[in-house]
Amino acid sequence: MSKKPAPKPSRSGATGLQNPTNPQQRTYSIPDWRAERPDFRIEQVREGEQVRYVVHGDLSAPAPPVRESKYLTREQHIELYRWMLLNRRMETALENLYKQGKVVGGVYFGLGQEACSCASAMALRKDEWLGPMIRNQGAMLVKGFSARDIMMQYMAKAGSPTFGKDASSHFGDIHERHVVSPISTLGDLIPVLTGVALGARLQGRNIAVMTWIGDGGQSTGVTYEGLNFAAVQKLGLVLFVENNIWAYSTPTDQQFLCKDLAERAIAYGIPGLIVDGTDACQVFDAAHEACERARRGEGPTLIEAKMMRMKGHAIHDAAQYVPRPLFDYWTRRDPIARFENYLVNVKKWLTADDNAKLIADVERQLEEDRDFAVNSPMPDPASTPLETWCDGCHEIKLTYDVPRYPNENKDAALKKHEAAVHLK
Ligand SMILES: Cc1ncc(C[n+]2csc(CCOP(=O)(O)OP(=O)(O)O)c2C)c(N)n1
Ligand SMILES: [Mg+2]
Repeated sequence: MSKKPAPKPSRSGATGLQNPTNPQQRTYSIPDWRAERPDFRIEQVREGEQVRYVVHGDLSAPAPPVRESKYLTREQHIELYRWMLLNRRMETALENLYKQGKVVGGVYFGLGQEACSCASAMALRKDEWLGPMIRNQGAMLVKGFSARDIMMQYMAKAGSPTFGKDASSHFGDIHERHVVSPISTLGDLIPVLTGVALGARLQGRNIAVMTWIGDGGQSTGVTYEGLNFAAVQKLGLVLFVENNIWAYSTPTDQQFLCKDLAERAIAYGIPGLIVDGTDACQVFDAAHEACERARRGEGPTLIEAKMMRMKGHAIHDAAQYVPRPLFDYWTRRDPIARFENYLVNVKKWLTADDNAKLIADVERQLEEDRDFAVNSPMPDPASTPLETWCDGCHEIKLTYDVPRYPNENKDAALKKHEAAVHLK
C-alpha cells in the first residue's frame, strides 16, 4: 500500500482542511474559548415614527466560572485585578468630575470592558507598542500612564500629557511607554500599528503590536487594508475586535451578518479566536499566545472579545435604546465581580481582608491623583503655539537598531537614516 503524501504546508495562517469525503469542500475552524454561548437577537421594531429595540432569547443563565489561565502567575492575577479596579474607579471619578463641570470635553467609559482592556495590554512587553481606542483607558494605565495623567488630560490641565491642548483621549508617548496616540477615525490605528511592526522588523526585530477596534469600527475599509497588509507581510499585529453589541445606537444585528466577527480572520488567512471579554484569564491567554506568535514572526491574530458596553456611547448618551434585560444579563457577568470572586472564593489567593486593603489602597491612590489633578493649573495662553507643530525640533530616536536591508553595511545605513530624518 502506498504511503499517503504528507500534506503541503498551508500558505495561510488559517486552518483550512479539505473535507475527506468531498474534496470540493474545505472547512475552517474558529476556536471559541467561552464557557457559554449566549444566544439572543436584537430586533428593531418600528412604532409610527419611533424605533425601539427588542431582545429575543433566553437571558436567564447565571455567569459561568472564570477559565483557568495557562500563563498568569498568582501575583500577575492580583496585579491584573488591581489594574481593572483602578480602571473602573478612575472612570467613576471622571464621571463625577464631569458632573462638577471640571471636565472640558466628553468622557468615554469602558464599564464592563475592563478585563479586555487591561488583560490584553498586560501581555505586551515593556518595549512593545499599543494604540488605544476610547474604551482602553485600562490599557493606558497598564502601559504606564497614571490616573493623574488621564484625569489631568480630561480637564485639559497644563501638566497633562498634551499640555492642555486636547481635552480627551488623544495622547500617547512614543519615547518611553510606546503608546501611539488614538486616532478617532475608526480603523486608522490598524495600518499605523502595522507600520510600527514593519518599522521594528526593518530594525531587525519581530515585535508584538496591539490595537482594538469595535464591532462598528471593524466595518471600515481601512480595517481590511491594514489587517490584510499585516497578514501578507506576517507583521505581529494583535487585533482585538471588541464586540460590545453596540456601535453608538446600532446593535450588532444591524452591523454585520456573519455569526461571529472572528470568522473574518479566515478571509485574511490568519488565525481568529473568540474569547469571553468579561473573563480576564481568557483575554490574557489569548493575547499572550497572539503576542508570542507575533514575536516568532508568524504574523497577525484576530481575537474577538464578546462583552457589552455597559453605559452609553459617551457621558451624554443615557443608552435608553438598550433593552433592560441585556443590562441585567451582562451585569451578572461583570468582569471585576467575576474576577474578585475567582481570586477570593475559588482560588483563595486573596483573603477578604487582603481584598478590602487592596480596594482601599486603589481608592486612596485615586483620591490623591484626583486632588492633584483638580488643583493643578490650566495652561498659560502664551503656551498655545508651543508643542503644537514640529518643525524638526523633535529628535527621532531609533528604538531597536538602524533600519537596513539584510546585507547592508550598518554605517552606511545609519548615514542614510540620519539624512532622511534630518538629524543634526
Ligand atoms: C470612520 C469613522 N466613522 C464614524 C465615526 C464616528 N464614531 C465614533 S465612535 C462610533 C461608534 C463606534 O462603535 P464601535 O466601533 O462598536 O465601538 P464602541 O464605541 O462600541 O467601543 C462612531 C460611529 C468615526 N469616529 N470614524
Ligand atoms: Mg461596539
